[in-house]
Amino acid sequence: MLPDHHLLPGTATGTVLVLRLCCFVSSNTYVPLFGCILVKLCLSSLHVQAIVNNLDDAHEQIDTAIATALRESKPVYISVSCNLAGLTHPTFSREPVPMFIAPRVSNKQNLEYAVEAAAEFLNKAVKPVMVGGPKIRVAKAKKAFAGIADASGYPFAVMPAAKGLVPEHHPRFIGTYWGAVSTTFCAEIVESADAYLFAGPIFNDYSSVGYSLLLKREKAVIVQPDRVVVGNGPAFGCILMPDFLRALAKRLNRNTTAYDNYRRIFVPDRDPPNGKPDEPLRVNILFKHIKEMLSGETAVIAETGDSWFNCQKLKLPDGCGYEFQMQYGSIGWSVGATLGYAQAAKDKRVIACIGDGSFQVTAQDVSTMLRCGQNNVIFLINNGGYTIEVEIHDGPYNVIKNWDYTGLVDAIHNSHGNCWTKKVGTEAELKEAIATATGAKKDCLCFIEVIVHKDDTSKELLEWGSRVSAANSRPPNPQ
Ligand SMILES: Cc1ncc(C[n+]2csc(CCOP(=O)(O)OP(=O)(O)O)c2C)c(N)n1
Ligand SMILES: [Mg+2]
Repeated sequence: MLPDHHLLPGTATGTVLVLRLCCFVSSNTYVPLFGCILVKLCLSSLHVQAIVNNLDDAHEQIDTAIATALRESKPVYISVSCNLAGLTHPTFSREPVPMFIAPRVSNKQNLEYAVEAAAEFLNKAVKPVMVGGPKIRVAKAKKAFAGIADASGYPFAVMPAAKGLVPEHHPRFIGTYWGAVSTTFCAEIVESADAYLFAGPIFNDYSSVGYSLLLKREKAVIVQPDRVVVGNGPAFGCILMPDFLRALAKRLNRNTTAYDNYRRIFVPDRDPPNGKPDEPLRVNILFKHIKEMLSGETAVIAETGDSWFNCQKLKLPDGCGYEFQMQYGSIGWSVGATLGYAQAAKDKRVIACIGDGSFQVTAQDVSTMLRCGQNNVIFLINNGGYTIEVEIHDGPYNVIKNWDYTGLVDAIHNSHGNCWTKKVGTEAELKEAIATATGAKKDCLCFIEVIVHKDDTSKELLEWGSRVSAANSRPPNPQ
């Protein structure tokens, strides 16, 4: 077993500070785009802060912050003193000109060396595989990753936080690579490969399942947004991921061995057994029905909690969006994320899966969804508490005050806007609610409170929880 920091410097999840990133959607409306952005102690993910408290350098500070956000795909923080916001200043006297951001380019020589080294390494391998990681997003390398998957013939998996960034309808997609809680037959193929290309991975305590991945650095090509490391070295800097992947695609020998092995041994997952008519609804039955709702016109938002694991197993049809926030795991994120996603992606209906504990943190965002006329479908999974925490570290604090969630949303609705709510406790009630939400009430915000047993979880949460718990309770600085 290899602790993740042998593969890459690992990061631990955990949070201390909450900021709200606002997105400019029209000249006078701000709508939170990604809900709560949680910033770690080191503020490593926050690239630039512009604190405007005098007008002389305001123009430059704001331009720098916006340019950085666009160039780096990272959040920036702009704070403007309220008594300055309406004042004019000579630097703002002209009509704004379109912003020009100098494109970043790869160092050509390094790119050639890196491609040469990686191609030699991978072409020597008998059964290489590829795994897509979450930094594919900031590297703007979605297409380049799909391109290399097409060209190489390698099977490819996705890391959990990258779900939605790789094409799951592709014939050689083999599922989520998440160590012991991977989708079936995926970890076996990845971990038994003799070479793997990881594009944009983040190995932290959660993605490495409590540091229990069976990966070896000497078998890996790790491609980060501007750096490539081949095996135990060499490393090449100043290389942009899309440039590298595109150039490498042309140099790889086609090799479908790992995919052929996967196909030979693969046995598909079975649907959960049917329940008796009035039996209390089970979580696996709920997600069987959610799976059937997905299409290219939907997007899934998965909240921290057991929904992480249940949504991860949903195979996304072509064009189906998917978002979840694994790095910070800040509960309540998904309510604001649902609001922002629906406001930006008018061509998709957002299906949000949110636990009761998380919803209690940010429930009021439903109000703005109604004001904006959104038709999201929210599945509020009421299991009476913090079930994911029960599996990591149990205690009486994991039981929460039960709310009447549909009653709360009805009160927010207050007969203004399009809203439909329903509580369900059996499969028959769930089926009827989904039929209404996708039929008669398809233009409404549909809020379905699903009542399930407090111990009804995915099997992946049980496995992951035990492993993360073991990692959390290991002695400090083991010798
Ligand atoms: C802002 C914040 N507070 C606390 C936590 C710790 N935490 C992680 S998951 C969780 C409980 C989530 O409960 P729920 O939404 O009901 O999901 P379930 O596991 O029950 O499906 C808590 C308290 C966190 N991640 N973020
Ligand atoms: Mg819960």
